[in-house]
Amino acid sequence: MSENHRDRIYRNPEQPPAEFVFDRRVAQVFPDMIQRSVPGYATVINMLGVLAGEYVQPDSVVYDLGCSLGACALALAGSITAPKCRIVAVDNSPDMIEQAQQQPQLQQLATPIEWIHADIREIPIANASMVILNFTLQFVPPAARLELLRSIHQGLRPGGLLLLSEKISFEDPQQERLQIDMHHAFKRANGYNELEISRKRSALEKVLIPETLEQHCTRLADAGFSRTDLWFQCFNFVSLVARP
Ligand code: GEK
Repeated sequence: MSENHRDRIYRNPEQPPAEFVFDRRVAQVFPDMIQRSVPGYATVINMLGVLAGEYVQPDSVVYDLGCSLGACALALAGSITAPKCRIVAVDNSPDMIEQAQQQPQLQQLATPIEWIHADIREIPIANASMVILNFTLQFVPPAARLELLRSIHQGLRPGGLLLLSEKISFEDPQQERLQIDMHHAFKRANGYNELEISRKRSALEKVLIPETLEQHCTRLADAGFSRTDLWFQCFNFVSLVARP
């Protein structure tokens, strides 16, 4: 990894914005940042192919909502075997969408990716067999989350799947403390220092709003999903699959 792509945003003396934003500086170091900050991220991405093999239907659309540089879209494009599918990858950060489209891996994909710069709340979901919200819903204002999930539910075909990965909180303070401590230890082990960890935490405070697993499951049911299963957890990071 070149030094230009190493996440030093909260180590540099030059001050980043007080509130975390997905700007050019973040887009440039994003793969390094997310790998070193989100426990289990690589596992979730690697397992997408298995889910795609089971759930992506011929002649359907797969949505990667809050795609960043399109790690999910790219993993899916390499593993979808169903014919006549397309992938729609959406992000409201112009820097993310711009850099996503410059990646060399985009040549010769079996399933094409359409990149859209937009708010995921404005995107109509239709004819979907798989929808991915990989660590994105946590950045959507809580009051807007139910409506977004309803629109995903109504756009999913029978037999389709929503994959929802999130950082979660815990009602029990001891459990919450334990999981936060484990997450911070994970970040330290990945080379972040105490100052970087605490500065990033403050910057994310009003931007990334985690909820409990129960809140997520209840809201998914309210949005119309018939069942939700937890398939992955590492500390306070989980991934769920919800069926329409
Ligand atoms: C991955 N899924 O690599 N509309 C569109 N995009 C949004 C919105 C919104 N309302 N809110 C946030 N975003 C990716 C990782 S990162 C997670 C997702 C993280 C976008 C935001 O611009 C950013 O690119 C992404 O959601 C969240 O699997 O950084 O922890």
